[in-house]
Amino acid sequence: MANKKAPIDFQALLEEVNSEFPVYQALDQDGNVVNKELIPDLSDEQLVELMTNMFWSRVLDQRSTALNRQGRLGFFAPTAGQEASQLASSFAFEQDDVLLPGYRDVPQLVKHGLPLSQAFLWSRGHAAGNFYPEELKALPPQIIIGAQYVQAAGVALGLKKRNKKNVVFTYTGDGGSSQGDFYEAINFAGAYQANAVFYIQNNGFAISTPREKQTAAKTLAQKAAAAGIPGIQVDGMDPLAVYTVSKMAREWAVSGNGPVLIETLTYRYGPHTLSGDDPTRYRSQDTDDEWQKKDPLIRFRHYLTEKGLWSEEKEEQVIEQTKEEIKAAISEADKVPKQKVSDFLKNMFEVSPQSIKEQIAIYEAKESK
Ligand SMILES: Cc1ncc(C[n+]2csc(CCOP(=O)(O)OP(=O)(O)O)c2C)c(N)n1
Repeated sequence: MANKKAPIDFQALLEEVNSEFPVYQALDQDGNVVNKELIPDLSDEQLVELMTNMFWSRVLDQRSTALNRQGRLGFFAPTAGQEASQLASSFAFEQDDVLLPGYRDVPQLVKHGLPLSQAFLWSRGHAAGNFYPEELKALPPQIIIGAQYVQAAGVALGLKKRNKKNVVFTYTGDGGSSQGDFYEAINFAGAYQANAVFYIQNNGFAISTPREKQTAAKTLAQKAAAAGIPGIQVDGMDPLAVYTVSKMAREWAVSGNGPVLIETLTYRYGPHTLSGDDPTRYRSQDTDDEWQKKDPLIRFRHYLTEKGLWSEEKEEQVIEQTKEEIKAAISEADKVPKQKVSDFLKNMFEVSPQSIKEQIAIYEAKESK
């Protein structure tokens, strides 16, 4: 029998789907400029502010870990390693842009206007941590993986319908990008050209599940193609590239072009959360060491020091000020009376169903004794 050529070449189709996606980078891991076009037009003050924000976050991560171990904080998802991904991205947004964070995105939330003491109350599971100041355009961090994406698509459509020159920016992880909510949200936002910038912070692991086990897709950014929206991969350890890509994505979305999906390639140095995860069981020391070499603070420190904008003294000052701020915020949180079980129950629904009403009555009787 003659060899008949297959009419469709699936191998070629697969290669096309997984074709190379560039990774945008402005600074290499030593802080040298590798792409001048991605160096943003930020003033010296803004560059220092961005670095200060990232250092602030690193110190917050260290202090929160210590406070958690002392039993003074509740839930905590470490952020060290992700400072550029988190704070150089949020730096590109305006006060009236709406932030829909995940549980690891407390640093962006505080920089967007949430008092740190309230972030600490949220960590303790206290309802007072969820009552936001009127002017703060944000929702509390989402624990349900990917759910904030669907809400972001809705809020973004609301902004569009009201002709607002603002956007929603929201974050999920590499694990989150496997959720149904993720696909529904980018599809919906794309269909309605809603004002949204979606981030996937690809830190390599969803708890212990490696990125390779999430999907056969070569990149997470390419998932944007199915929604008909731009998808971009950026070096998530490079603050200047993350900022530039974010600023451009914001401009694109606010100009009525629809949403953008940004994948930041990053790494979390610590455990998934402080609730018993042991990363040595699923990551090697070599991998950790490789990523530490890409550290966003070291790279940006080098860049700013060369420009005469950063010094050891300045760094010390930022660290000390942050420690003071954290100390004041935790004392502030300590002053708020402990949450009663009845209050917790009352906060579950706007109108409590009968079963909850009964439980509230039981606890109120106990608490009044
Ligand atoms: C819908 C849902 N499924 C499962 C969980 C349990 N869970 C909590 S965090 C997590 C991993 C998420 O990983 P990723 O999205 O990569 O974000 P990262 O924690 O790495 O920032 C899982 C499965 C959850 N919170 N919500």
